[in-house]
Amino acid sequence: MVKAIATPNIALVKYWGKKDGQNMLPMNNSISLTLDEQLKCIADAEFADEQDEFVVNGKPANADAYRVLEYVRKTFDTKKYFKIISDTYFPVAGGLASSAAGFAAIAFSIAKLLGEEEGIELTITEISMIARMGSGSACRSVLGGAVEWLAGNSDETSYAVQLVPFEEIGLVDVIGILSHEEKKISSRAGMQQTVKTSKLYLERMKTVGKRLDIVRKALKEGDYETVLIEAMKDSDNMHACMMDTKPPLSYLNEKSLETIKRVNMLNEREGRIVCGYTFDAGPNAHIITESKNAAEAEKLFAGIADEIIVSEIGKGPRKIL
Ligand code: 2P0
Repeated sequence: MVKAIATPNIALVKYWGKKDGQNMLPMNNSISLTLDEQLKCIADAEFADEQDEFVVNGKPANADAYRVLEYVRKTFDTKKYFKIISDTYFPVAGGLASSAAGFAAIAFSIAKLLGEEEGIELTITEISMIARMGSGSACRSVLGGAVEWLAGNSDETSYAVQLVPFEEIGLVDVIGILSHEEKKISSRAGMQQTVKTSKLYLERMKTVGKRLDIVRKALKEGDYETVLIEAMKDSDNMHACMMDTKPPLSYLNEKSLETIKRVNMLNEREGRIVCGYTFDAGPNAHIITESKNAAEAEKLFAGIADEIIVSEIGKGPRKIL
Protein backbone atom coordinates (compact mmCIF):
# COMPACT_ATOMS: atom_id res chain seq x y z
CA MET A 1 0.00 0.00 0.00
CA VAL A 2 1.15 3.54 -0.74
CA LYS A 3 0.13 6.65 1.23
CA ALA A 4 0.63 10.12 -0.21
CA ILE A 5 -0.08 13.63 1.01
CA ALA A 6 -0.98 16.63 -1.16
CA THR A 7 -2.14 20.17 -0.52
CA PRO A 8 -4.51 22.65 -2.20
CA ASN A 9 -3.43 25.52 -4.37
CA ILE A 10 -4.71 29.06 -4.68
CA ALA A 11 -5.03 30.41 -8.20
CA LEU A 12 -3.72 33.91 -8.92
CA VAL A 13 -4.99 33.73 -12.50
CA LYS A 14 -8.09 31.56 -12.41
CA TYR A 15 -9.44 28.60 -14.32
CA TRP A 16 -13.20 28.97 -14.78
CA GLY A 17 -14.43 27.10 -17.83
CA LYS A 18 -13.63 24.16 -20.06
CA LYS A 19 -13.33 23.84 -23.81
CA ASP A 20 -13.55 20.03 -23.57
CA GLY A 21 -15.29 18.45 -20.59
CA GLN A 22 -14.52 14.90 -21.68
CA ASN A 23 -10.76 15.46 -21.69
CA MET A 24 -10.88 18.13 -18.98
CA LEU A 25 -9.24 20.83 -21.11
CA PRO A 26 -9.60 24.37 -19.72
CA MET A 27 -10.39 27.48 -21.75
CA ASN A 28 -7.21 29.22 -20.55
CA ASN A 29 -3.93 28.62 -18.75
CA SER A 30 -4.02 29.35 -15.03
CA ILE A 31 -1.34 30.17 -12.44
CA SER A 32 -1.40 29.18 -8.78
CA LEU A 33 0.59 28.91 -5.58
CA THR A 34 0.68 25.52 -3.89
CA LEU A 35 -0.14 25.73 -0.16
CA ASP A 36 1.57 24.07 2.80
CA GLU A 37 0.60 20.96 4.73
CA GLN A 38 -1.65 22.67 7.26
CA LEU A 39 -4.31 21.99 4.64
CA LYS A 40 -3.86 18.45 3.48
CA CYS A 41 -5.37 15.43 1.82
CA ILE A 42 -4.02 11.95 2.35
CA ALA A 43 -4.70 9.15 -0.14
CA ASP A 44 -4.02 5.42 0.25
CA ALA A 45 -3.65 3.36 -2.91
CA GLU A 46 -3.36 -0.39 -3.28
CA PHE A 47 -4.31 -2.93 -5.90
CA ALA A 48 -7.74 -4.60 -5.65
CA ASP A 49 -8.67 -8.08 -6.84
CA GLU A 50 -11.74 -7.90 -9.00
CA GLN A 51 -13.01 -4.34 -9.16
CA ASP A 52 -12.16 -0.78 -8.18
CA GLU A 53 -13.06 0.45 -4.72
CA PHE A 54 -13.01 4.18 -4.08
CA VAL A 55 -13.89 5.99 -0.85
CA VAL A 56 -13.56 9.78 -0.51
CA ASN A 57 -14.04 11.37 2.91
CA GLY A 58 -15.77 8.25 4.19
CA LYS A 59 -18.31 8.09 1.35
CA PRO A 60 -18.40 6.09 -1.90
CA ALA A 61 -16.68 8.10 -4.63
CA ASN A 62 -18.60 9.56 -7.58
CA ALA A 63 -18.29 8.64 -11.25
CA ASP A 64 -15.57 11.27 -11.87
CA ALA A 65 -13.29 9.51 -9.44
CA TYR A 66 -13.82 6.12 -11.10
CA ARG A 67 -13.09 7.78 -14.43
CA VAL A 68 -9.59 8.57 -13.16
CA LEU A 69 -8.92 4.86 -12.66
CA GLU A 70 -10.20 4.02 -16.16
CA TYR A 71 -7.93 6.73 -17.51
CA VAL A 72 -4.91 5.27 -15.69
CA ARG A 73 -5.56 1.77 -17.09
CA LYS A 74 -6.06 3.06 -20.63
CA THR A 75 -3.15 5.50 -20.67
CA PHE A 76 -0.53 3.42 -18.89
CA ASP A 77 -1.53 0.06 -20.28
CA THR A 78 -2.32 -1.89 -17.12
CA LYS A 79 -5.24 -4.14 -16.23
CA LYS A 80 -4.93 -3.57 -12.48
CA TYR A 81 -7.88 -2.59 -10.29
CA PHE A 82 -7.36 -0.15 -7.44
CA LYS A 83 -8.55 0.39 -3.89
CA ILE A 84 -8.32 4.10 -3.05
CA ILE A 85 -9.17 5.77 0.23
CA SER A 86 -8.81 9.53 0.38
CA ASP A 87 -9.40 11.87 3.32
CA THR A 88 -9.42 15.65 3.59
CA TYR A 89 -8.21 17.37 6.75
CA PHE A 90 -9.83 20.78 6.28
CA PRO A 91 -13.30 22.18 5.38
CA VAL A 92 -14.49 20.76 2.06
CA ALA A 93 -16.29 22.72 -0.68
CA GLY A 94 -15.79 26.16 0.84
CA GLY A 95 -13.33 27.65 -1.62
CA LEU A 96 -10.30 25.88 -0.20
CA ALA A 97 -9.72 23.59 -3.18
CA SER A 98 -10.27 20.32 -1.35
CA SER A 99 -10.83 18.47 -4.62
CA ALA A 100 -7.50 19.78 -5.94
CA ALA A 101 -5.62 18.45 -2.93
CA GLY A 102 -7.61 15.21 -2.99
CA PHE A 103 -7.02 14.31 -6.63
CA ALA A 104 -3.37 15.38 -6.45
CA ALA A 105 -2.88 12.96 -3.53
CA ILE A 106 -4.80 10.24 -5.37
CA ALA A 107 -2.82 10.69 -8.60
CA PHE A 108 0.46 10.76 -6.71
CA SER A 109 -0.31 7.61 -4.69
CA ILE A 110 -1.43 5.69 -7.79
CA ALA A 111 1.75 6.71 -9.63
CA LYS A 112 3.98 5.59 -6.77
CA LEU A 113 2.08 2.28 -6.47
CA LEU A 114 2.49 1.59 -10.20
CA GLY A 115 6.19 2.45 -9.96
CA GLU A 116 6.91 0.29 -6.92
CA GLU A 117 4.77 -2.73 -7.72
CA GLU A 118 4.62 -2.81 -11.52
CA GLY A 119 7.75 -1.00 -12.63
CA ILE A 120 5.60 1.58 -14.46
CA GLU A 121 7.44 4.84 -13.72
CA LEU A 122 5.37 7.96 -14.36
CA THR A 123 6.73 11.45 -14.90
CA ILE A 124 5.37 14.42 -12.97
CA THR A 125 3.70 15.52 -16.22
CA GLU A 126 1.83 12.21 -16.39
CA ILE A 127 0.87 12.49 -12.71
CA SER A 128 -0.45 15.99 -13.44
CA MET A 129 -2.59 14.60 -16.27
CA ILE A 130 -4.08 11.90 -13.99
CA ALA A 131 -4.95 14.54 -11.38
CA ARG A 132 -6.52 16.73 -14.10
CA MET A 133 -8.95 13.95 -15.01
CA GLY A 134 -10.30 14.02 -11.44
CA SER A 135 -10.51 17.77 -11.05
CA GLY A 136 -8.95 20.36 -13.34
CA SER A 137 -7.25 22.47 -10.69
CA ALA A 138 -5.77 19.31 -9.12
CA CYS A 139 -3.24 19.12 -11.94
CA ARG A 140 -1.54 22.21 -10.45
CA SER A 141 -1.28 20.67 -6.95
CA VAL A 142 1.14 17.94 -8.07
CA LEU A 143 3.94 20.53 -8.03
CA GLY A 144 5.19 22.87 -5.33
CA GLY A 145 5.87 26.60 -5.57
CA ALA A 146 4.28 28.70 -8.30
CA VAL A 147 2.68 26.57 -10.98
CA GLU A 148 1.11 27.11 -14.40
CA TRP A 149 -1.45 24.75 -15.95
CA LEU A 150 -0.87 24.75 -19.69
CA ALA A 151 -4.34 24.49 -21.22
CA GLY A 152 -3.18 22.50 -24.25
CA ASN A 153 -5.48 21.19 -26.93
CA SER A 154 -5.45 17.44 -26.25
CA ASP A 155 -5.07 15.05 -23.33
CA GLU A 156 -1.27 14.88 -23.64
CA THR A 157 -0.76 18.64 -23.95
CA SER A 158 -2.75 19.73 -20.88
CA TYR A 159 -0.71 19.59 -17.67
CA ALA A 160 1.04 21.76 -15.09
CA VAL A 161 4.62 23.01 -14.98
CA GLN A 162 6.51 24.71 -12.17
CA LEU A 163 7.29 28.41 -12.66
CA VAL A 164 9.19 29.10 -9.41
CA PRO A 165 10.26 26.63 -6.69
CA PHE A 166 8.70 27.14 -3.24
CA GLU A 167 11.89 28.28 -1.51
CA GLU A 168 12.26 31.22 -3.89
CA ILE A 169 8.81 32.69 -3.19
CA GLY A 170 8.52 35.20 -0.36
CA LEU A 171 4.72 35.14 -0.16
CA VAL A 172 2.21 33.60 2.24
CA ASP A 173 -1.53 32.96 1.91
CA VAL A 174 -3.38 34.23 4.98
CA ILE A 175 -6.68 32.39 4.78
CA GLY A 176 -9.75 33.58 6.65
CA ILE A 177 -12.43 30.96 7.16
CA LEU A 178 -15.55 33.09 6.83
CA SER A 179 -18.10 30.31 6.44
CA HIS A 180 -18.32 26.59 7.02
CA GLU A 181 -21.23 26.11 4.63
CA GLU A 182 -20.73 23.86 1.63
CA LYS A 183 -21.36 25.59 -1.69
CA LYS A 184 -24.70 24.90 -3.34
CA ILE A 185 -23.47 24.95 -6.94
CA SER A 186 -20.32 23.00 -7.74
CA SER A 187 -17.48 24.66 -9.63
CA ARG A 188 -17.98 22.19 -12.44
CA ALA A 189 -21.66 23.06 -12.95
CA GLY A 190 -21.10 26.77 -12.32
CA MET A 191 -18.28 27.21 -14.83
CA GLN A 192 -20.20 25.33 -17.50
CA GLN A 193 -23.09 27.74 -17.07
CA THR A 194 -20.75 30.75 -17.23
CA VAL A 195 -19.16 29.59 -20.50
CA LYS A 196 -22.63 29.03 -21.94
CA THR A 197 -24.33 32.25 -20.88
CA SER A 198 -21.93 35.06 -19.92
CA LYS A 199 -21.00 37.73 -22.46
CA LEU A 200 -18.51 39.20 -20.01
CA TYR A 201 -16.69 35.86 -20.08
CA LEU A 202 -15.93 36.47 -23.79
CA GLU A 203 -14.16 39.67 -22.72
CA ARG A 204 -12.26 37.71 -20.05
CA MET A 205 -11.00 35.33 -22.72
CA LYS A 206 -9.57 38.29 -24.67
CA THR A 207 -7.54 39.62 -21.74
CA VAL A 208 -6.51 36.61 -19.68
CA GLY A 209 -3.49 35.80 -21.90
CA LYS A 210 -1.93 39.19 -21.22
CA ARG A 211 -2.53 38.78 -17.48
CA LEU A 212 -0.87 35.37 -17.51
CA ASP A 213 2.21 36.90 -19.15
CA ILE A 214 2.37 39.68 -16.54
CA VAL A 215 1.92 37.37 -13.54
CA ARG A 216 4.35 34.71 -14.82
CA LYS A 217 7.05 37.36 -15.31
CA ALA A 218 6.35 39.11 -12.00
CA LEU A 219 6.52 35.86 -10.04
CA LYS A 220 9.86 34.98 -11.61
CA GLU A 221 11.25 38.44 -10.87
CA GLY A 222 9.83 38.62 -7.34
CA ASP A 223 7.78 41.69 -8.30
CA TYR A 224 5.07 40.95 -5.74
CA GLU A 225 3.19 44.25 -6.03
CA THR A 226 2.39 43.38 -9.62
CA VAL A 227 1.46 39.81 -8.66
CA LEU A 228 -0.98 41.07 -6.00
CA ILE A 229 -2.52 43.76 -8.24
CA GLU A 230 -3.17 41.26 -11.02
CA ALA A 231 -4.41 38.56 -8.62
CA MET A 232 -7.03 40.99 -7.23
CA LYS A 233 -8.10 42.03 -10.74
CA ASP A 234 -8.39 38.43 -11.84
CA SER A 235 -10.45 37.41 -8.82
CA ASP A 236 -12.75 40.42 -9.37
CA ASN A 237 -13.05 39.57 -13.04
CA MET A 238 -13.90 35.91 -12.45
CA HIS A 239 -16.50 36.78 -9.81
CA ALA A 240 -17.97 39.41 -12.17
CA CYS A 241 -18.30 36.69 -14.84
CA MET A 242 -20.04 34.50 -12.27
CA MET A 243 -22.52 37.33 -11.56
CA ASP A 244 -23.01 37.76 -15.31
CA THR A 245 -23.98 34.09 -15.62
CA LYS A 246 -27.66 33.27 -16.22
CA PRO A 247 -28.94 32.65 -13.57
CA PRO A 248 -26.30 34.65 -11.66
CA LEU A 249 -23.78 32.80 -9.54
CA SER A 250 -22.56 34.33 -6.33
CA TYR A 251 -20.03 32.53 -4.16
CA LEU A 252 -19.03 35.47 -1.93
CA ASN A 253 -20.76 36.56 1.28
CA GLU A 254 -20.91 39.80 3.27
CA LYS A 255 -17.71 38.93 5.10
CA SER A 256 -15.91 38.30 1.81
CA LEU A 257 -16.93 41.76 0.63
CA GLU A 258 -15.84 43.27 3.96
CA THR A 259 -12.42 41.62 3.46
CA ILE A 260 -12.09 43.24 0.03
CA LYS A 261 -12.91 46.62 1.57
CA ARG A 262 -10.37 46.20 4.37
CA VAL A 263 -7.58 45.10 2.01
CA ASN A 264 -8.23 48.14 -0.19
CA MET A 265 -8.26 50.48 2.83
CA LEU A 266 -4.95 49.09 4.08
CA ASN A 267 -3.31 49.46 0.66
CA GLU A 268 -4.64 53.02 0.32
CA ARG A 269 -3.45 53.98 3.79
CA GLU A 270 0.02 52.58 3.13
CA GLY A 271 0.20 54.06 -0.37
CA ARG A 272 1.42 50.76 -1.76
CA ILE A 273 0.11 47.24 -2.29
CA VAL A 274 0.75 45.41 0.97
CA CYS A 275 -1.91 42.72 0.57
CA GLY A 276 -3.92 41.23 -2.27
CA TYR A 277 -7.18 39.32 -1.89
CA THR A 278 -8.39 36.45 -4.00
CA PHE A 279 -11.43 34.16 -3.76
CA ASP A 280 -12.17 30.83 -5.37
CA ALA A 281 -15.67 29.42 -5.77
CA GLY A 282 -16.52 30.04 -2.14
CA PRO A 283 -16.65 32.85 0.45
CA ASN A 284 -13.41 32.07 2.27
CA ALA A 285 -10.81 34.78 1.75
CA HIS A 286 -7.21 34.36 0.71
CA ILE A 287 -5.00 37.34 1.45
CA ILE A 288 -1.69 37.01 -0.33
CA THR A 289 1.15 39.04 1.11
CA GLU A 290 4.88 39.00 1.72
CA SER A 291 5.80 36.81 4.70
CA LYS A 292 6.85 39.84 6.76
CA ASN A 293 3.29 41.27 6.51
CA ALA A 294 1.47 38.13 7.65
CA ALA A 295 0.53 39.58 11.07
CA GLU A 296 -0.83 42.73 9.43
CA ALA A 297 -2.93 40.59 7.08
CA GLU A 298 -4.26 38.52 9.98
CA LYS A 299 -5.52 41.70 11.67
CA LEU A 300 -7.74 42.38 8.66
CA PHE A 301 -9.87 39.40 9.65
CA ALA A 302 -10.62 40.79 13.14
CA GLY A 303 -14.23 40.04 14.06
CA ILE A 304 -15.11 38.28 10.79
CA ALA A 305 -13.04 35.08 10.53
CA ASP A 306 -13.85 31.96 12.54
CA GLU A 307 -10.35 30.71 11.95
CA ILE A 308 -7.18 32.01 10.29
CA ILE A 309 -4.59 29.82 8.61
CA VAL A 310 -1.27 31.33 7.57
CA SER A 311 -0.03 29.03 4.82
CA GLU A 312 3.44 29.22 3.41
CA ILE A 313 4.15 28.09 -0.12
CA GLY A 314 4.00 24.30 -0.33
CA LYS A 315 6.53 21.84 -1.68
CA GLY A 316 3.98 19.67 -3.49
CA PRO A 317 2.93 16.06 -2.83
CA ARG A 318 5.07 13.41 -1.19
CA LYS A 319 4.82 9.79 -0.31
CA ILE A 320 4.46 9.20 3.43
CA LEU A 321 4.30 5.39 3.47
C1 2P0 B 1 -9.07 27.76 -9.88
N1 2P0 B 1 -11.43 27.08 -9.34
O1 2P0 B 1 -8.38 28.13 -10.84
C2 2P0 B 1 -10.57 28.03 -9.96
C3 2P0 B 1 -10.95 29.34 -9.35
C4 2P0 B 1 -12.45 27.69 -8.56
C5 2P0 B 1 -12.34 29.13 -8.82
O2 2P0 B 1 -10.46 25.35 -10.33
O3 2P0 B 1 -14.69 20.73 -12.94
O4 2P0 B 1 -12.81 21.89 -8.85
O5 2P0 B 1 -13.20 19.51 -11.34
O6 2P0 B 1 -12.22 20.85 -13.18
O7 2P0 B 1 -10.97 22.19 -10.57
C6 2P0 B 1 -12.39 24.85 -9.17
O8 2P0 B 1 -12.70 23.97 -10.21
O9 2P0 B 1 -13.38 22.00 -11.30
C7 2P0 B 1 -11.36 25.78 -9.65
P1 2P0 B 1 -13.36 20.71 -12.23
P2 2P0 B 1 -12.38 22.43 -10.17
O10 2P0 B 1 -8.58 27.25 -8.85
